[in-house]
Amino acid sequence: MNKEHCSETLYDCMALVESGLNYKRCAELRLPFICFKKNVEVPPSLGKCTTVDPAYKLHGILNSCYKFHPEPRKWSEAFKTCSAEGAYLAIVNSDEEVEHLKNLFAEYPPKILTSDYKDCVFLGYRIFGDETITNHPLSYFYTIHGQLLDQAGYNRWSVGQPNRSGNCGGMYRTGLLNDIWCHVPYAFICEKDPQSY
Ligand SMILES: [Ca+2]
Repeated sequence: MNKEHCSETLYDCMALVESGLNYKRCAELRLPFICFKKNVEVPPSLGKCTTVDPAYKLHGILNSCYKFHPEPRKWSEAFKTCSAEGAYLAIVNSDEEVEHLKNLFAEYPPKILTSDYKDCVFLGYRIFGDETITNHPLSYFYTIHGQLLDQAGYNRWSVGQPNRSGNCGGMYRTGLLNDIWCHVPYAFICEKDPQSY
């Protein structure tokens, strides 16, 4: 709007006409009008677990998210699957947490699991060294975050376990631990920090 028109109170509206923009008297205008709203792409909601995967559910007291994978995988593939989801193979740090994992497991009774062994799942612990060297520090079970099970907060084995039947960490439906073969596919549970993504 140029100065001449600004000072001319008779022409107090602007309209788009055939010749372009023009100044009109508002009081005389009865024109159609066009609205504009910018199309902003709304990002998908990441939810309480900061992930697009709705299978991750937050446990408010434990302040962690969990996802049960019923399709069986060997331990290394289960480890990678959780990592690809921004999570990790679940680590038990308390009795409360193992109770929650037991409850998750109970939602998948044996009849709906396809693994050969339906009463055990992989968790995020294993022997990282040579299991035959019994006094070697790495011949003990460590979580994938580098803690011994005692340090992590849960070290309750099933009767007779660990019996060195495998290097990888498992949990029975009872919540008790069992060492199992890494190459045998089992269902598994991923855990995710709600704030990480
Ligand atoms: Ca065992």
